[in-house]
Amino acid sequence: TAITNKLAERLIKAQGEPVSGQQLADEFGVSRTAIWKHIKELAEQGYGIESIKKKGYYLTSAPDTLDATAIGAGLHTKKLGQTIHYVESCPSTQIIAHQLAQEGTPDGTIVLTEEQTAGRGRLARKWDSAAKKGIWMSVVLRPDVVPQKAPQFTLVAAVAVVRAIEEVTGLKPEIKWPNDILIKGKKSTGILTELQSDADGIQALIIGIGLNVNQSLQDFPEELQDIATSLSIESGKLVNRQELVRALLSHLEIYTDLYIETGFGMLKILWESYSSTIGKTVRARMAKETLTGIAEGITEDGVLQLRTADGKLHGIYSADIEMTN
Ligand code: BTX
Repeated sequence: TAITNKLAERLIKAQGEPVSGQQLADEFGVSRTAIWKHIKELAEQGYGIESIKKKGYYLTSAPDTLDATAIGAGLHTKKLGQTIHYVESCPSTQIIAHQLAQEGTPDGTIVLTEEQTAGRGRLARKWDSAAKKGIWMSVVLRPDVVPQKAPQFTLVAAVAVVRAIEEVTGLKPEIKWPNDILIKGKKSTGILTELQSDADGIQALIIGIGLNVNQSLQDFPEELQDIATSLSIESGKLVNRQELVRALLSHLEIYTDLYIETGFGMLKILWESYSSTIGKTVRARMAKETLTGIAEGITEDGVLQLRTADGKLHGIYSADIEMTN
């Protein structure tokens, strides 16, 4: 019920400090017996709740879910995640986000789920999204920018993801142009940016982020086991998904605002500093041709600059990149 959720939020915000039954009863305008019943309900939902005589109830653990109550408590963003749409399972959070965007959901709305049954990548590829093991999230942004500035949001999001992973786990991820976050050469995250636009410009940007968090190798389908990894595999411990979502939202807000307000300059420097591609010889597979050359950098528009052996500089807008050894 609504009160049970509010009570959970109240106890999470108390950060382990006991709050007395009387105080909670006063705050929520119900009896102490009612509070006790809600406490019992939270315990059934998986919250660890203890009580000390005369001091009150305190939280020892919260269930590992990404629902709005769990994420909202302790979230310090202005916009991002102020509206959270959570479902336990869905085909794809992108589909839900597109619908919400069409219905006029506010800037900064996020869609979170525990499991996707038809998670999607670029070019109709599949994104494996095991139940409760990752962050499968779509963010709806309504920036006042021209459509040509949309592709850079993928690069901006990549910087935010890397910063959040660093902050929460201490791992050192790298970005492979344009949208893969690799750890020790294996893919930990994919980012997919989609656009809703009309004659008036961008109506909404839907940024999908799929972040592998607590999978073990066997949780991935066999064909991914050589190329995919999770934060838990790389760090050797389970990672708190709630904390990671909050860190992700904070960084996304900071970097998307920076991009919208000041342009790509600062972000280009940050992006290049995390990139595993720049300065290396790479093979770029495109729809019509494959080019091999040195990746010299990205332009202000996020276009990859590839210099081939004949000395020519090519602007790559969309390709799959392989490192050559
Ligand atoms: P992508 O096209 O760059 O990557 C897809 C490819 O990555 C697949 O063909 C496969 O080889 C590999 N792959 C699939 N699943 C995983 C995985 N879990 N870990 C590592 N590698 C994998 C990247 O597309 C963009 C992915 C965005 C996913 C998010 S999740 C929330 C939102 N909803 C949704 O349906 N998509 C986005």
